[in-house]
Amino acid sequence: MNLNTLPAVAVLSDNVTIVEIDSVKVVRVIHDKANAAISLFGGHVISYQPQGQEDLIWMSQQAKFDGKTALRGGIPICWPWFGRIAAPAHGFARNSEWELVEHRESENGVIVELALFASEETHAIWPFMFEARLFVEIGEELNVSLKVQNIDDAEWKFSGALHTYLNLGDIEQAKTTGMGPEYIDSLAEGAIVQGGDVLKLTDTIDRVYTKPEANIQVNDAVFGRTINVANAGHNSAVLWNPWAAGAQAMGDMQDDGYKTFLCVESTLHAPSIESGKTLQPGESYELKTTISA
Ligand code: TA6
Repeated sequence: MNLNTLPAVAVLSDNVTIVEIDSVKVVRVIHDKANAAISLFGGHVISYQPQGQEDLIWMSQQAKFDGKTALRGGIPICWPWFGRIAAPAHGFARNSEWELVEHRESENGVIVELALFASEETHAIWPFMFEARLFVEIGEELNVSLKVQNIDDAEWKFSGALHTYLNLGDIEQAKTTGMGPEYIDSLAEGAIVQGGDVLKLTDTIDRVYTKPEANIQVNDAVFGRTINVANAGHNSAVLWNPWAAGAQAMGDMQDDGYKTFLCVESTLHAPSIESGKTLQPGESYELKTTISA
């Protein structure tokens, strides 16, 4: 999908317009440094393309922009939990309609701020008051920061992830470094496994790396670039690719879709809701990822 040719339904500034993809409103940024797009449904970055480069973010050609289904690809916001420890999987933030708070020029490019507030719908799933804000800075790097605040009278616990789908030329020709020495293998009933320095992918993978380095690098031989991922506020980095059988089983991913992405996630992992991070009333927490090539 070429986002640049979609007609604007609202013009917010020289750089920022609102466009529509089916029933979803998208904030489109066109800037000298990079173009980007952020869906209000899910608070979901769906494109970040530095000028002269391939997109750094992968989106499924079969993603459903129906305003109900979580978008396949991009940077899903998994919150207030990560994984299938409660329903819906990966929390409700990626299935919720976020508000556009502001957009402004920064030294580095453009900042777009979205927010999600507690509502009747969120209360029915998770009975707490909260404010979640997503700051997306589009420049020579992509900075994504999810800031959550407890505005309830009671403490609450959470986990989460910025579940980035990196866009690759060919996953089998990619090399990943910086994941650290140890991971929990979600495909082997949570076995703790020692990993190597360089990871080459040849099959389905679903791992929680518990001691990642400050910089994770994915070298892409086909696009001739190295993607850098620097996370903050995380306790682990998840690597995921469903491979051929997994892609075929998904209704919103083309069968060969798995060949051109790798999820490298900034994750605050917890095996259960009860073991999540505690936020006291008034406290806030930030989970970040910075992506560049
Ligand atoms: O982050 C990895 C993971 O939790 C996998 O277990 C895998 O199922 C993936 O996320 C995608 O989840 P989704 O709910 O978007 O299909």
